[in-house]
Amino acid sequence: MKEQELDPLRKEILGAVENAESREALEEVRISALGRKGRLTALMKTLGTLEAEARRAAGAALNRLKADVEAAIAAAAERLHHKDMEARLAGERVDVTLPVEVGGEGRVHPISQTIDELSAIFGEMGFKVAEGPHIEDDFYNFTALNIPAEHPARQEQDTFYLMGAAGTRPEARKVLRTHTSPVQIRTMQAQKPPIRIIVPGRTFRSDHDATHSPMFHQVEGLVIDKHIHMGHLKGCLIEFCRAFFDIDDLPVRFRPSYFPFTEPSAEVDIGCSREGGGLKIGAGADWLEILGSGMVHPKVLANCGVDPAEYQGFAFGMGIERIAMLKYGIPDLRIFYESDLRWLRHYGFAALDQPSLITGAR
Ligand code: 2NL
Repeated sequence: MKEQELDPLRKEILGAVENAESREALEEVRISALGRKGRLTALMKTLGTLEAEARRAAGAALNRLKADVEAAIAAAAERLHHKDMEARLAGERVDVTLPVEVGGEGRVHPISQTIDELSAIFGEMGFKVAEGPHIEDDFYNFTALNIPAEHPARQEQDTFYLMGAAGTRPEARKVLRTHTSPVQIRTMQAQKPPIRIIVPGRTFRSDHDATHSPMFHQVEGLVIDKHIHMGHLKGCLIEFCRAFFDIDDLPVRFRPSYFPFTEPSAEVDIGCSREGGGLKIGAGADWLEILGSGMVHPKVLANCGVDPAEYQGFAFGMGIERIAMLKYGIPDLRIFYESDLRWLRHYGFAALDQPSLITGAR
């Protein structure tokens, strides 16, 4: 069997591969050529009847053809996959500019709802909402915040680092921000005090289990002005906790703590009761930690070009999933990002139901 004798078969099979208009049709072509009863397979089986020399030449020719057919099928599969994808994308196109259908099926995700609610509460206190990039420099995410080089948060296990070009210095690699603080750093650099902002948004840590997601949401707040002191911090956060949970006499407790970026630092607990197994927020014998806070460290102010002799301020941070779960009785963190419609219909909020200052939509 000479190479040329295979030419008509080669033409025929490659032509059929080229003409296959669906993945099913391509699979049929593959089976008819390379399947157990395929035409190439049948020719392969005849090799045994040939003389050694002829067998070697024919075997090599058949193997070349087989490899070419396989490569053509792989390329065609890729082409058809793209075609399917294009068709799907065209079919599933949604017009995000269409007006919301009042009373329709759509729901506001609890994370969006919670961000709307806390923005309304802090907005009433004079805070503006600030946003910034998810991909950050080491300086904005760590160095400016007085987080030392040996801090565990800087380690590979805890933080997502982006690949740099070969030979990129570790401190020159970009990171997915591990908190929203970089936005406060950028704000302090860009504008003169007084500053009163909250920064809700996505944050990222290399952590995944029942209670941790590699992507989660935080809100941080920052107030910088002349003569800001711990009393402002306490008043602001007590007010927030009571407004957010809609309990006027909610007990709020401040516990000494430590963060590299604040001094002094305090963790904030709210009263709760765990009687009878369930958790009930409000007066009770127990405490539940819900946020961290402190007076902005003078080094952090100086790192941002703010003179600590002239200005002071406080900052705080909390997890949005956590306070949403507490307020709305959502038991499991893992379902938050699964886009499960049954979950959304249960825990989601009606569109256009504006969050009020006190409780948000109900
Ligand atoms: C927590 C604690 C906190 C901050 C965040 C902050 C930001 C700047 C300067 C100083 Cl730019 N501090 N943020 C301060 C104290 C606590 O978060 O437990 N978050 C979930």
